[in-house]
Amino acid sequence: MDSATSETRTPLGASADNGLKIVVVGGFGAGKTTMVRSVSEIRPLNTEETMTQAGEAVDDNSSVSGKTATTVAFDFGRITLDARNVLYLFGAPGQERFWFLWDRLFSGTLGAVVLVDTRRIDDSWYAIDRLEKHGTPFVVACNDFGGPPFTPEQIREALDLDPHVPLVTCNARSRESSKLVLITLVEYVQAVYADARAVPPAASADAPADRAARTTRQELV
Ligand SMILES: Nc1nc2c(ncn2[C@@H]2O[C@H](COP(=O)(O)OP(=O)(O)OP(=O)(O)O)[C@@H](O)[C@H]2O)c(=O)[nH]1
Ligand SMILES: [Mg+2]
Repeated sequence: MDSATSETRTPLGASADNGLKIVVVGGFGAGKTTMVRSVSEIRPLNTEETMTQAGEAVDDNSSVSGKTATTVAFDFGRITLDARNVLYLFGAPGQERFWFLWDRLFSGTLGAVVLVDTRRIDDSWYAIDRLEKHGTPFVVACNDFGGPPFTPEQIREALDLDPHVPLVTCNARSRESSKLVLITLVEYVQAVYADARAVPPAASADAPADRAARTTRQELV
């Protein structure tokens, strides 16, 4: 997270009257649509289209065999976390040819979830890079695809994550698990925005990431 962008942030409001816009990003097939579907309390909007042979030349489906549909615009859902936090969730399209939509999706976004499939960690670099450049606070959630049992340190190193960025595990198909990821994000975002002096969170003994991880008890083991 670059401190230059955090200096321009204004504090979050005391109520959720305005709602909080959250994006779910990550590599192709990382489970973004699944997560929005799992947690949404309204019928989610999905813009999935069947993957056809026509796209074989431009889409790399080799690592997600069996996937038959892909998001071509965005997913939308809503979840009320508590009396103060209503989240409007936007799931980004994962395929490279739709990445041009991300900048529009990031507009007005308070925070992001980066979903990671640990079998394809490098697919997440692009999302993290874009969020860092945009100055959007984010958490990283490793979706449970039964990938290799990497340690948190290994994943942080592979993603070159700043130490204060929360790293959790999740099952995007589970509402409760996905909700915990969002709670982690909201707590982290609140801590980042509450830091009026824009001191890098890593400098604090009780960094936002630590507080968030304690609350959700979802630390990687
Ligand atoms: N095993 C396992 N499979 C999952 C999980 N989450 C999603 N899936 C499956 O992974 C596939 C891809 O999920 P999607 O939600 O479509 O992924 P996406 O990131 O939205 O994909 P794109 O929009 O095409 O980038 C689907 O078949 C899901 O059922 C999970 O936590 N565990
Ligand atoms: Mg999708």
